[in-house]
Amino acid sequence: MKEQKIERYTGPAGGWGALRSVTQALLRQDIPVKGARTLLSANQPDGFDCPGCAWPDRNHASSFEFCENGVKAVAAEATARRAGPELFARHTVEELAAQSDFWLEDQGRLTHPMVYDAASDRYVPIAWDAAFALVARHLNALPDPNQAVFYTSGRASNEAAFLYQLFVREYGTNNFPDCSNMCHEPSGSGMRAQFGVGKGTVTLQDFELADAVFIFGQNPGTNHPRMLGELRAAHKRGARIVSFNPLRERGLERFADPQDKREMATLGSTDISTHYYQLRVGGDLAAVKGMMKHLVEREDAGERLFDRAFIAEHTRGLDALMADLRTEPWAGLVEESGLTEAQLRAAGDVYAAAERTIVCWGMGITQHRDAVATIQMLGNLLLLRGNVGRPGAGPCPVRGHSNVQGDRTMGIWEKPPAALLDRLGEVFGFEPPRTPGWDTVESIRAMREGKGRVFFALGGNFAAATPDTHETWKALRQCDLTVHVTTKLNRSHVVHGREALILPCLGRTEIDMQATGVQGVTVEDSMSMVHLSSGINPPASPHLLSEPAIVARLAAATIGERSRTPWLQLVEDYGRIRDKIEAVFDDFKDFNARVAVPGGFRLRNTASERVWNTLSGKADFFVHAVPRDTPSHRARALRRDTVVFTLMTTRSHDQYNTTIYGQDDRYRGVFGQRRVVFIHAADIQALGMKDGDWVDLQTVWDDGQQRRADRFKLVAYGIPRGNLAAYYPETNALVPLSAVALHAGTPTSKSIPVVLVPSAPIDAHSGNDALD
Ligand SMILES: Nc1nc2c(c(=O)[nH]1)N[C@H]1C(S)=C(S)[C@@H](COP(=O)(O)OP(=O)(O)OC[C@H]3O[C@@H](n4cnc5c(=O)[nH]c(N)nc54)[C@H](O)[C@@H]3O)O[C@H]1N2
Ligand SMILES: Nc1nc2c(c(=O)[nH]1)N[C@H]1C(S)=C(S)[C@@H](COP(=O)(O)OP(=O)(O)OC[C@H]3O[C@@H](n4cnc5c(=O)[nH]c(N)nc54)[C@H](O)[C@@H]3O)O[C@H]1N2
Ligand SMILES: [Mo]
Repeated sequence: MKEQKIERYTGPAGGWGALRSVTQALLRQDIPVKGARTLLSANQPDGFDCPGCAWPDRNHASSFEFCENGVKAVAAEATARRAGPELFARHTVEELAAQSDFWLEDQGRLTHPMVYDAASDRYVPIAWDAAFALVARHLNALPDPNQAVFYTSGRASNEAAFLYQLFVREYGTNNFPDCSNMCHEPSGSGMRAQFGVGKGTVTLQDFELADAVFIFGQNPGTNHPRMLGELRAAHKRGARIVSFNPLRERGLERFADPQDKREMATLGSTDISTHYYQLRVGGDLAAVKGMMKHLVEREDAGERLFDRAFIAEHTRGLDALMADLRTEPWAGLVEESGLTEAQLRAAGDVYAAAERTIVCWGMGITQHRDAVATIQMLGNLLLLRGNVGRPGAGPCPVRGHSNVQGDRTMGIWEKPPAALLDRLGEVFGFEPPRTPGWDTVESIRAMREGKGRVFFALGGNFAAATPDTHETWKALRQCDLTVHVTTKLNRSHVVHGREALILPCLGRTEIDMQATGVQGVTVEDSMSMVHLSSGINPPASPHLLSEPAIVARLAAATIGERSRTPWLQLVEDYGRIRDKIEAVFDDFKDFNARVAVPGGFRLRNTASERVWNTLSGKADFFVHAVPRDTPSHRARALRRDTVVFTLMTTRSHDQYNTTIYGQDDRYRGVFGQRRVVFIHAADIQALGMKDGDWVDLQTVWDDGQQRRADRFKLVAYGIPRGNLAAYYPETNALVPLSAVALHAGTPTSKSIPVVLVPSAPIDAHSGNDALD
């Protein structure tokens, strides 16, 4: 066991620490460091798309861009370790379930399709055809197709996702919960209403032109390391980089580019943020309102800060917004944001001084009850100075999974637009279901109530990624059948239905051979660039199937007799799938030809052309009140006897969502452990406790249900008073199912009202690691 310590990190993000960490990651996965061709092929024109994140590549034809966490993601998939039938023969599922998430994935790549055998409580091998027949039998036995749930995680390629949504709709339901429901759903909802497009408008070229980049609730040093390269370049040419984050994240402060020989040799680094605002968790709406109030005051005093020509031609609703801002008292904005009036005004001044501004945001914005309203406030801010639809400016929601945006484009959406259904019906000759389906939280509820009977997942780790862990596990265990298409063993496979299947698939790094030859797939990054991805490694096992092949064979087994779609023919050559995608989506005209060009192509984005597909036909200013009745507000009213904290759950540097690579969070100074809770030193003192003491976390919620996560170590940290931070997924049990973002249904994983209770003493000899 590695030494546990808390030690302030003083270096920049990136640098030698990143190189060292990469070597360790490769060794862990038994991948030779020398000649690691796999890594050099990431994000190359003839290579595969990095499964790490959705940040675009500077130039798909350029040299290797170094990214520590990209390497970890690739190494995790290209690992030499194997979780074959022997592993399952050795362990009952009960034994596997007793292992940590880290241990489960660490067994390596799955090699055979496996079926749960209740008599021995073991997974045993099953032939592919028998597996498909089992799923088909269950699906066809349901009295109503709406009793089946089809989850998607954002790594699925466009081709896999397209076939999947087609199969599920031909089968008869729109029940498509996906990881996006837990992630950037509010960004889509907010921007669709405001700008008519649910995606960001900026490209990497805009980063070269921006005078200011505002970053709200995002930790790029860990989650989008290649973004630091853009921010570093922007900083170097004098752009203002303004961060709003309750934590001082190292990657937002300083960065040493491992590809910069001078910085590496001299241990130098480049500053990233020019301004850093450590606001309160959930304080963003108030903060942005404060900035805008300041702008309105300057405008009212006779300055010309607003882009009046743009506003007149392209927007609606400015007067109402200005009236609202004029009457908004400063005191409330200061109290709710946790920033001073002077800070809010200063941030407003930076915005006013920039000719071109980009606003980026991540999970620190989306995983709150008022996420949609906050995102529309960010939109208001941009609109005031005409910062949408011109070079160097615009909204930039930074997506997570490498193809989460593409999956939605392909129709993985529980509330599909009628036009999409019409087109699918025409092209494939069937009557698509018109009832909206369940999102992630609704699916859990439905399974819990016995309305959802079959759970099928194309990737991901539903049991570990979702909120209210105990409820979710009960929901999954109540299913007749749970099925997981997956690369590695994870929690969702051991929290299973009465019958269960694990279907192992090819990863992105692997060669995908079909009847007509080797196939590539396509993905869409966070900036709407669509390009090809082709694996280069031999498959981890000869028994693996590609995701498109699994979907097609399952479709053939389930609806083959009534469907007019030539399922098996389509997967012989993925170009045929792309032809069908083109037939359904106008934006994919000449898809095969355009994606064959190195670097691919950009999908049309109407908002970036100042064409507004909104109800009003314009870009809309929205008026939103500062939230004063959030779960935290209500919990504080409910529990006046004690201190109620607002907990955000976040990622460490050594994890990819539910995949735990290691026990360190280097930039935050945490080593060898994950059960920590970051807290202000004065709050520790006020609790009468000490740094390093152990506490249990309990949610304050009004449904009478107890939600707790036990034994976390207090770590004094630079975080506003009253706020806490801890890692996900260990803290998911604290997130109530009913705590979701308005108009988006996203679990409010960044604002959970909790109280801290000293942990009961445990036997000194047993240590604390058994819990990890
Ligand atoms: N290495 C690695 N890369 C990843 C992932 C991973 O797990 N590991 N996950 C991928 C996925 S799916 C996603 S969605 C992205 C996630 O990437 P991020 O959006 O960066 O997600 P988090 O790590 O949850 O970090 C959220 C940030 O918001 C801050 N924050 C929390 N609450 C608030 C708030 O109320 N206001 C403000 N202003 N800030 C707040 C936190 O301090 C933290 O810095 O990364 C993707 N890339
Ligand atoms: N409390 C809290 N909860 C959160 C969040 C938070 O910040 N706080 N973040 C939320 C966010 S932003 C997201 S996106 C979700 C993530 O939710 P998911 O997308 O469901 O979870 P992941 O951990 O990304 O899924 C990892 C698993 O995917 C499988 N996998 C990897 N590669 C492939 C592949 O190529 N094909 C297939 N079929 N399977 C593959 C592996 O088995 C691996 O175990 O979690 C959400 N949950
Ligand atoms: Mo995400």
